[in-house]
Amino acid sequence: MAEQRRPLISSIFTADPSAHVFDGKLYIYPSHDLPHNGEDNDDGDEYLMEDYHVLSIDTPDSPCVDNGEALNMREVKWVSKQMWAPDLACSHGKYHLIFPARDKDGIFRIGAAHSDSPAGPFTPDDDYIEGTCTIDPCVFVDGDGRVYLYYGGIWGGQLEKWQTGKFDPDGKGPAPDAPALTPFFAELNPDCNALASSPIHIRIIDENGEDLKAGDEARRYFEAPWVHKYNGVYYLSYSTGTSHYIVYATSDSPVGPFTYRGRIMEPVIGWTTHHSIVEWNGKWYIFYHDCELSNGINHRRCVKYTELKYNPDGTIVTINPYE
Ligand code: FUB
Repeated sequence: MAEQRRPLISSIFTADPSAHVFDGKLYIYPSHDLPHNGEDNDDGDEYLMEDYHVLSIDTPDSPCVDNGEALNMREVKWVSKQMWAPDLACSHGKYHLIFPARDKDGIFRIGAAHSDSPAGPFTPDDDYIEGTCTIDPCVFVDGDGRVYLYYGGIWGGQLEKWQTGKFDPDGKGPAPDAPALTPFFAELNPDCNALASSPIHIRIIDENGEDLKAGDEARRYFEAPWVHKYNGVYYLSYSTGTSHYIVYATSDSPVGPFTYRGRIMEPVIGWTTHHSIVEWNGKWYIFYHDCELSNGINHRRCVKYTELKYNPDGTIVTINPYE
């Protein structure tokens, strides 16, 4: 495994790592950033990904391996562009890559592709998962085998354009003193190719039980949800976007409400921050990205990892990624 807080691989640009352990081996499902010279904008048009590679690490002492292309945009009938941050679920003995991309109308949707191997290659479904929209799927398989999907991102991820239940290209975010937008939650069927429940918004509340407000940019949800369980408690972590933190909230239920608990990671080099949290061989790790490999170019990112530690009360020790 590469040194902690150093790029896991440098042969391609990678971002948005979703890490999972299967049969004792660690697999990472990142976005694959293309090294073009386009300008950045608030819609994320610079993030022009076209395929997915699966990374894997056999043991904590092994190098990180790029298993090659596992799915390409040209194989996915419903996609027009921008295959962004994916996740993977193992359910019913198969491996399901769940990924967002723009459909032929330019609207972000979430699709599925399936394989017998965690390293792929993955065979995509003909269409996106009906009823889905926006970006950044996190698929959490609970101890009882139920599969939960958390997703959504504002600005480029179009979450604010769905507030009426239909896509409104002119949809704007809530006023600063109104409740912030939060991720969608739905159950997936065990084959991970259809929703098993209608999407709802989960609540993220403060210590007084009040919804976090849209103007509370240091704490409110922006994108990149990740759910893991520690000592029976559900932890929802996410990016605050404009303030560039990874923060977390906890709940006794997978559907919340989640109570804000604190900051996991201080800002990294680059605009976006996106992570996953996984237990491997008795230690907890956070996988994340920054733009060190490209000297700060926002859409040329590199995946890194470091150990994540809990305090005895279950709170997470805040990480400064450059200390
Ligand atoms: O990689 C494209 C987008 O950038 C992701 O979907 C966001 O989470 C941000 O990392």
